[in-house]
Amino acid sequence: MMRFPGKTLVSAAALLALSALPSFAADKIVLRSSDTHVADYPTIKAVEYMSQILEKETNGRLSIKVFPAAQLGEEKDTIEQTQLGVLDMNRVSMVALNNIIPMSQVPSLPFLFKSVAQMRRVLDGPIGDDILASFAEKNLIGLAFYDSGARSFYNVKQPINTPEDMKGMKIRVQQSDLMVGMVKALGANPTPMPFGEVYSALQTGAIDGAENNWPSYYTTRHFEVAKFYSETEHLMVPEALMMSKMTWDKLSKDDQKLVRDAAKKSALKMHELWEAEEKVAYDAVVKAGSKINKVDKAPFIAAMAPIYDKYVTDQKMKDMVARIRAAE
Ligand code: GTR
Repeated sequence: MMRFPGKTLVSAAALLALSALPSFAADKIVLRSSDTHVADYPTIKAVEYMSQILEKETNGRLSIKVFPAAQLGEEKDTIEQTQLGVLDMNRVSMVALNNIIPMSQVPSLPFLFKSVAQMRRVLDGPIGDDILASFAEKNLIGLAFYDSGARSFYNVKQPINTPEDMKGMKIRVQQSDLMVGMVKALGANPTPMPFGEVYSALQTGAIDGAENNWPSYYTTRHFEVAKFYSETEHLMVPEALMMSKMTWDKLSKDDQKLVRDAAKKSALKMHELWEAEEKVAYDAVVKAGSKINKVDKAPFIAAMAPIYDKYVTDQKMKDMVARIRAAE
């Protein structure tokens, strides 16, 4: 399944109907969760897997219903809905939280993790738990990290080999000041924009390129319009699975524990799903004629280094960067 290219509109009526739904009937709890991706994307399968665990352990009393394809809105809006308790759960990119939760900027820094394997080790352990705990200050409960591989730049014009090749290019970024700063540091022009608008923006020439991992490049069909994919792998930024604190506070202590444990198990499942999907996506875009090039990362790392001084501002964030860098 592909994501429908174009703007996703959420009607006020749909939202009203949704908020009127009693997710907490006396004997049954159905947690409503949002995702921007298409129905068979790994993030959605992972949350559905989490639901199966919960259903099994509670004889169907506790489950999750996932609303895919940005049906409930783009990430920025659904995060607000989750903070307000209109939505119970949400799966978003960590970057979507950057302007709300300062600590979320740390795992969103370019070239921070040494490899995807190191990122998994770090985030599946106590460092990851500390980052998730920082969500609570904003009415959100961080449950788990999901895979998102590595993000690279792709564009409609030419292969990118050095930052100079990006001069003057209009590059879509997620709605985060850190991402705006990152693309500026490379000499290109950042355009923050919701995910669902990128396809048509590439098509009409409103932007020249964007950046994402293989599965997102593929399922959004961006590969049809932006053929040049340059493996900068500048970001290894995880996905975040979270719950509204308002929903969390309504759960019993036992149910909270079940939810946390099931979320952690679903993160392990996600690792498998992700690897399979990366391969499917890579093979499909190669077959469709994408022009892929390897990149010497050194000049990109050098150009983005000042981002650390600009965005890692408080001591807590500095300590977190140091912990991640020191971790094996
Ligand atoms: C994807 C991520 C989405 C969304 C998207 C984007 O990799 O899974 O949650 O953040 O990137 O670029 O907007």
